[in-house]
Amino acid sequence: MRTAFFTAVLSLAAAAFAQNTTIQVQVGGDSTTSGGVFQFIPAQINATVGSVITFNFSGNPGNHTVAQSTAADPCNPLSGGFSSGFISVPAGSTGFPTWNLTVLSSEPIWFFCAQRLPSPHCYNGMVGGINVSPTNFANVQSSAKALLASFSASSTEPGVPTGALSGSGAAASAGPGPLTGSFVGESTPTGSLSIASPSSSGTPSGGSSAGGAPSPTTTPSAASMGAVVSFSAVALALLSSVVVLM
Ligand SMILES: *[C@@H]1O[C@H](CO)[C@@H](O)[C@H](O)[C@H]1NC(C)=O
Ligand SMILES: *[C@@H]1O[C@H](CO)[C@@H](O)[C@H](O)[C@H]1NC(C)=O
Ligand SMILES: *[C@@H]1O[C@H](CO)[C@@H](O)[C@H](O)[C@H]1NC(C)=O
Ligand SMILES: *[C@@H]1O[C@H](CO)[C@@H](O)[C@H](O)[C@H]1NC(C)=O
Ligand SMILES: *[C@@H]1O[C@H](CO)[C@@H](O)[C@H](O)[C@H]1NC(C)=O
Ligand SMILES: [Cu+2]
Repeated sequence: MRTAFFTAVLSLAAAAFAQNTTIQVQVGGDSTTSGGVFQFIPAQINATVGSVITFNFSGNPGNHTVAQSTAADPCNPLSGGFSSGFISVPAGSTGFPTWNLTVLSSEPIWFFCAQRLPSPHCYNGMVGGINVSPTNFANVQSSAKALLASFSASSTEPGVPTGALSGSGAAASAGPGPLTGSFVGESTPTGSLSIASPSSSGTPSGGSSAGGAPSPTTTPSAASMGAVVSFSAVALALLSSVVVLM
């Protein structure tokens, strides 16, 4: 009787917890990471509607994106999909930028890294899937990797994603941050988005508008001006790390 009661309480607690979880995903590895630099860790995530995925740009050094794609075209941005933009993290950084994406649908959601340097990350396997089957993930990742053989520097793919808070089945209320000091963003989404409380039915209740990101008028902040000033130093540091990566 008692045991049954506690079991019931425990499973209720577990169900309540499962409704709103925060899941950490590391964006990019470093030289000591098993599996290398070009990966999301974990790359496969099961997340209930309402869960928040905290993408942590802790790959160090790194310059990666989290951009929505599709299973059929895993290394190109989905039109109307979400994208963090390129987040550059110089070697030796601490306190990494993050990006919080809320899951609004239980449908499979695919994402990739659009960085082409020193070799297209996606073609090296840097793809991720939310609520995807392990078999589909393996197939999609190997189809992405198969593209490496035919890549040339003049290729227009992987395409450059436009920064967007809103995607298909997932959305972020703000862009990645902090983008201060030595952290530099490129093609990052701006402004803010109010995300309607997702229903637990799995129906997207927001973030699926084809238009994507809102387009607020913003003036460069002191922080982003500072980022521009420190850009050459960062570029130099990055250049030396790119040489190491190659
Ligand atoms: C996600 O759920 C599916 C279906 O239950 C399961 O096959 C898969 O292993 C799960 N993936 C992860 C990363 O837990
Ligand atoms: C991101 O990852 C780093 C390194 O693992 C960790 O120190 C940091 O706390 C993480 N950030 C967040 C917001 O969890
Ligand atoms: C990060 O990568 C993007 C795309 O390759 C590039 O445009 C941007 O300049 C890079 N950022 C830095 C700080 O090098
Ligand atoms: C993401 O959420 C974590 C809390 O889980 C918070 O510490 C972090 O500042 C958030 N990141 C951004 C860019 O809002
Ligand atoms: C769970 O997430 C939903 C949707 O984001 C939110 O409305 C609700 O307040 C959250 N509940 C808790 C206990 O955090
Ligand atoms: Cu990458």
